[in-house]
Amino acid sequence: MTINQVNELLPVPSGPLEILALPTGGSNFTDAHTVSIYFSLIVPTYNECKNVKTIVEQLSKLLDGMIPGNYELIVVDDNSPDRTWEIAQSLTVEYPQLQVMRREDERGLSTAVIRGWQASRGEVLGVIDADLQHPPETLLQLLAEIQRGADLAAASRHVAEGGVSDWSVIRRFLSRGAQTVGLIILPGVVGRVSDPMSGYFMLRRNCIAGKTMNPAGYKILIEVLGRGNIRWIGEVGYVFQERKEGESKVTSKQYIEYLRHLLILRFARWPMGKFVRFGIVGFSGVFVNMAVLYVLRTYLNLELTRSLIFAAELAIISNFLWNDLWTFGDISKRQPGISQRFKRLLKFNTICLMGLILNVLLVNLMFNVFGMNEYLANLIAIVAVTLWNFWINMKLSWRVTEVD
Ligand SMILES: Nc1nc2c(ncn2[C@@H]2O[C@H](COP(=O)(O)OP(=O)(O)OP(=O)(O)O)[C@@H](O)[C@H]2O)c(=O)[nH]1
Ligand SMILES: [Mg+2]
Repeated sequence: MTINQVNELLPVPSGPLEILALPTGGSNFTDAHTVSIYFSLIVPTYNECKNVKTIVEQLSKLLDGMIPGNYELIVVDDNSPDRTWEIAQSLTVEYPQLQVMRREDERGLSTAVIRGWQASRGEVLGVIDADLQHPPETLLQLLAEIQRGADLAAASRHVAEGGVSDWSVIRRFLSRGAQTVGLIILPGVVGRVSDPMSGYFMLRRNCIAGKTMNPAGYKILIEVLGRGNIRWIGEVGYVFQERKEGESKVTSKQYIEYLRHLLILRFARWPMGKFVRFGIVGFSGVFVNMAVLYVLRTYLNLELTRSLIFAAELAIISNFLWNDLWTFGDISKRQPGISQRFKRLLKFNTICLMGLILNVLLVNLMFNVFGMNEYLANLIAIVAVTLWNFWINMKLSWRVTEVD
């Protein structure tokens, strides 16, 4: 019988949180770590000395039955005071597919998972909690989803057969509240899965290879959905189990971090170049408006209200033309023809008029109800309405209609 040696600790990757693609072609692999395998599962731990043995045992048994020799388990421990990393390392004698990373200079759940993925060599990357709250059996269904063709498979408490076992009303409320806030700030990310707070999922490595991650806080799934290139998502229901050993690391600070994370992602997804151009065009519209008003009043002696309406309308048309040719030129090129352009103009016009009404309402609210200075109120309203105009116009007037 051969006796295995203890595996060396995995070196902690440093530098940007970027997951590299696996090398292609297999001829010159000399280092064992560059030979790819099918599945790498990260088990992040902090003070889980009472759970780590059981979780490693259960996961190994399960995966040995399904993909023997074709997976690795990576425990990423943040130098736990209870020495979880040491216990995990001693387990590598019995479980040679287990590797352990001990981080001393960095902390935090999300970065632990990414550092683990960086050091891994799996084509499919996964994460599971160490505290046995995530039932290991669900892994089989998740892997089946990937094998069916999904890019990402997430375990969910909010689909059929999913749930939470012993959560208090307050915790349920906070969890749903956080999800709702996420849906408002980042609908295109948070709305893609039924349980965006899930910390139990797997995905194809090539969906995030080459992307630099920048997660704040706990919610690694949101980071992956926000930055990755993910089309097909599979969901599998599971019941979040009670924690039997060890302590929760969830604190109220994490709610703030979660909000910060949503805003960082929102900003990263905001098309800054287009927004700046839209702002410049908007600014040019002020001059068009003023010039037309001057001409109508001074040379044509038109009555004030009519002049204002004409001036505003011409400024809107001028803004539309610049935006159509410049700001959203890449999109309009794909929707050629005069009738298409006219449709875009109608939508733009309607949205701008709604923006004008919004502006008046906002200023009235801030000035009359909250007693704010009227110029400051107008300034805030202009900023808010510009954001509104940009976003809604991009989504409706210059929407890319063809499906790729
Ligand atoms: N490496 C590392 N792991 C962490 C850190 N914080 C939490 N973990 C691990 O991440 C997993 C989830 O953390 P928990 O504190 O159980 O969070 P939770 O399951 O959302 O909340 P509870 O229901 O209260 O347990 C567990 O395996 C923890 O040991 C951290 O800062 N670094
Ligand atoms: Mg837990």
